[in-house]
Amino acid sequence: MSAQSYASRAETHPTVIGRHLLSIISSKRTNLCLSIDVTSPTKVLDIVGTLAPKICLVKTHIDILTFPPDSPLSIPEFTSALSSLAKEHNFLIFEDRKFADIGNTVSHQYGGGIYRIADWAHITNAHSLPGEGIIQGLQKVADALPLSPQGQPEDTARGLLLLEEMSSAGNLFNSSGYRSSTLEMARRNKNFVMGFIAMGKVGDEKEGEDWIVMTPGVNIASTGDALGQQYKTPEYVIRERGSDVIIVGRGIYGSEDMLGTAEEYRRRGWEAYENRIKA
Ligand code: 5IU
Repeated sequence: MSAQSYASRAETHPTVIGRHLLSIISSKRTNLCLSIDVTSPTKVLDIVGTLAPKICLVKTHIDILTFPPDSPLSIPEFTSALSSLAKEHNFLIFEDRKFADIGNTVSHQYGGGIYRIADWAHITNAHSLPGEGIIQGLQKVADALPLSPQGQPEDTARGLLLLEEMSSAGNLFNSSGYRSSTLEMARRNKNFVMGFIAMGKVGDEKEGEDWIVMTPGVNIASTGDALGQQYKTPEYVIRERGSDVIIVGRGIYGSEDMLGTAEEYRRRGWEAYENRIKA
């Protein structure tokens, strides 16, 4: 369980993007990632614009958005508007793409296609199932991103999260061999793998390891949905299990008072962190 503060980890995390995220978390006093699974691009921008002060990160699924021929926004216009919001309000963008193919294929899926994910998503994630080539394929694309002349190094710094666990019922991440091999893969790629999607802390802090762990499946008003999602509370994942970031979707954008509810998740996530580092 990390007793270290986000602020001190922001000085020492091995990745540029990890240091940047930890410094945003620390200065905005929020470990809340908004997961936005709505299908209208303009609605996404509206909701993100409203909730921006409460969050450190927005998690997208770019491929669920609909861009009909008469859409007011094209895909690049949408991603550029989202990037402007991120800069203005100091949060990062995490595309929850869960890459799962061979290195050569994922390099095209990440850098090209219609979404050009690497251009605008600071963080993405991948399954370790196909083996280490998946990390190398993604990193090759991240390393080749051009630095913009006025840009800061963190503007084009990119990071990867490996899936160590999932929140859904009956998932097949229950093999300790699979999980420890995923950790080993991350250890061999520390300059690009910044952390994990997991239900709690991963790795060995005594050995000086610092992985950023993000946990989906967080909700304070429900224990699950009809399709296998399983929810935990912010206190459980941050304080009891030692995760760093709570990922919340329907718990926030499905509520009547989105801003008030986002503030409640922010406060509870933050207090759970404060209680953990005090303990
Ligand atoms: N998500 C999970 N569980 C996981 C992983 C990703 O729920 O193990 I990896 C995604 C799916 C959805 C969001 O985009 O996180 C959770 O949304 P709700 O808070 O609305 O359940």
